[in-house]
Amino acid sequence: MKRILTGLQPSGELTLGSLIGGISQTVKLQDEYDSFIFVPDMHAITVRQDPILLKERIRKNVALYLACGVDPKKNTIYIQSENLYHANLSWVLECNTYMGEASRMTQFKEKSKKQDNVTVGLFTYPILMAADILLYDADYVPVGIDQKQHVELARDVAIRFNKLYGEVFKIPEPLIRNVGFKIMDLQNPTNKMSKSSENHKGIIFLLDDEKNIRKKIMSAVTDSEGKVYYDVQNKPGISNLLTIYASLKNISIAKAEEHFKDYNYGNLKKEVADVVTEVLLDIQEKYNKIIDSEEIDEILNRGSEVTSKIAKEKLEEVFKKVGFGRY
Ligand code: ATP
Ligand code: LTN
Repeated sequence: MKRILTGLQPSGELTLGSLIGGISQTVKLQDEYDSFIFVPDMHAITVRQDPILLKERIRKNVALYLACGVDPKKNTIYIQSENLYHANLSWVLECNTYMGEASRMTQFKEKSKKQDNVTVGLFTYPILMAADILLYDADYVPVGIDQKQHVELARDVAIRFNKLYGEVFKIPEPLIRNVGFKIMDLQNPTNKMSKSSENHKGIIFLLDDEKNIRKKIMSAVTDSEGKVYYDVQNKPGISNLLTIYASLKNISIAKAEEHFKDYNYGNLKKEVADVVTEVLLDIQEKYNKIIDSEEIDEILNRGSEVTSKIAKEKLEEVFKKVGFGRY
């Protein structure tokens, strides 16, 4: 059985973008693949985090995975920091990644522009991500388009390592949705909807209440033409609303366009808000039932046990190949 693996940083509250671009693909594929989903908490501290909030969000992430439909019987669910092998492999991979290729990462360039004190961790972030993936021989990595470049870096590093030391790593491939690979900010539809953006008006958080969800969608930025059709260049706001609708309904953009062709913007927004509300309220109901349950710890204990075994074996193989200690 082929393996998929993905993670969503607990660097903020998960958003509609995290659901559509990240979690939903795992849910869709969990029957056909050996599926791994984890909380990359070590990635989160590449940007300063409040320790109490971080701890809360790690648990929230896991509860949200489950509430979004990640089935703990079909998935291995775990926390990155509970497995000490990730950072160890990351070091070896850092020594096999060139400054030039790491410097090309657009997420680093963008995030470092927005911060004053840029850490080395923010720069090496994609290499830790490569370790997350390569430790488990993942075949596919379901992500939004913003993470494609990072998965490609993981591939390049794995190919290089295999050439130098012999076949150790499986070469992973990014798995990106045709529709919904990049959900845009509702107030600023040329930017990605991102949980760490400062202005929350354009972001739908998975735990927003109904009033807020509706308000945010009804005040989404559009254009003055008044016609509903998909044109990312000239109508980014309307195209984003069509994308959200099509992604949640699992239909093509063309079908969504056809459905809304005689709508005005107000009616379009109302129907998109109805669908988003329906999906999110259902997730929230499930979330509220799970968040304080012991089930979360049981699932995480199991995840930690399973992944530690796999990761230990892979890391020892790597250490042997590079000539470390007495491995
Ligand atoms: P940050 O702002 O802290 O960088 P983020 O919101 O951009 O976070 P995550 O939530 O960590 O990113 O991303 C988890 C997964 O969800 C990744 O696969 C990412 O590509 C995907 N994802 C996040 N936001 C979007 C979006 N707006 N559209 C599509 N996919 C997204
Ligand atoms: N960088 C990813 C989170 C992440 C990830 C991973 C995703 C860390 N390690 C391994 C897939 C596979 C992000 O979404 N910001």
